[in-house]
Amino acid sequence: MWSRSPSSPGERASTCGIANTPAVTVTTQDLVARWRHAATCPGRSPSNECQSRGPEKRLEAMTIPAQVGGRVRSWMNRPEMRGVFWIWAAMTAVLVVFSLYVPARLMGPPASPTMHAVENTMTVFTVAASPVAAAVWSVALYSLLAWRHRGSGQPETDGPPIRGNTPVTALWLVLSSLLCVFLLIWGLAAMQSVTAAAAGRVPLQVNVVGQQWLWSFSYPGQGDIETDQLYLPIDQPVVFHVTSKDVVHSFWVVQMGIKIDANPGETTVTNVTPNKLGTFVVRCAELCGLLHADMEAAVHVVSADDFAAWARGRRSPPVESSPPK
Ligand SMILES: [Cu+2]
Repeated sequence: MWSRSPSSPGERASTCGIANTPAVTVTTQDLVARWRHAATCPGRSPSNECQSRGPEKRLEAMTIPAQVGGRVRSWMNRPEMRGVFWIWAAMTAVLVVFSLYVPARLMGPPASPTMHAVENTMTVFTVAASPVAAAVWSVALYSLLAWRHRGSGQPETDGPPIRGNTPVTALWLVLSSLLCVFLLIWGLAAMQSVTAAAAGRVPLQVNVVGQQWLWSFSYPGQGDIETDQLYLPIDQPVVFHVTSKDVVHSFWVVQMGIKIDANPGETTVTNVTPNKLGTFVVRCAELCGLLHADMEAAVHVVSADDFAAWARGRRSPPVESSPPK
């Protein structure tokens, strides 16, 4: 709490009367000097370099540089900007390495061109976002470390007011706009490449039904085979028609890069072309009840011949056993 002490002409004083802390007497002239300093030399405390450089240097600090480059350079030459820059550089390096090696690997080896495109896009977007995220976090971290008030009382003075810098603002807007345009073009090209990969080939149609808490599949073009495990031929486009019998589920084949909601009373459609032999997992990606975490099914990607043999076996009528005599 600030309280004014009895004043004499020419030297009014304010006293910082915080309980349990030593009182600090600040004269009106001190406060006026600080306000003037904050208005003309933002970013430096009144007790440091700027005030001690003498009238000529102070006059230089008050002069608005005519050149835009000069304003940016003066902004970058502030002591706090050097600290922020080194934190930003270190954070960016760590985030770029993380972006290149971690997120895509968490998803597993890709099993379709769609997943290739998804992982590449995820990596590019994360790398592009790294310097932006680092810029925000480095300012926050520097502020916490360098400008943290220590002690139990209130700070003696407030920080200088934040003032705009038009060239820096324009630079930031131009760079972030260019980054957004680049990411938009990249995303559109990735979508186009996935769509083009499946064009010109007859797709296999598969109906997918979710219900608490299992998946069932049927193949309308293969004699209406029904199964609780997916069998797919490699390198053939597949179209999934997805619905639900009860609540909302989400059909997600992680390593194939496809995920779409299974809504009761509606049919949603997604497609993929598996290009890797092996067994993968369908997961439910929508919280759907008590056993949601166990709502999984196997996806077997097999050769075309093996798929045809499996389909023939599923279509054959079961051999009736002879009645016991
Ligand atoms: Cu679920």
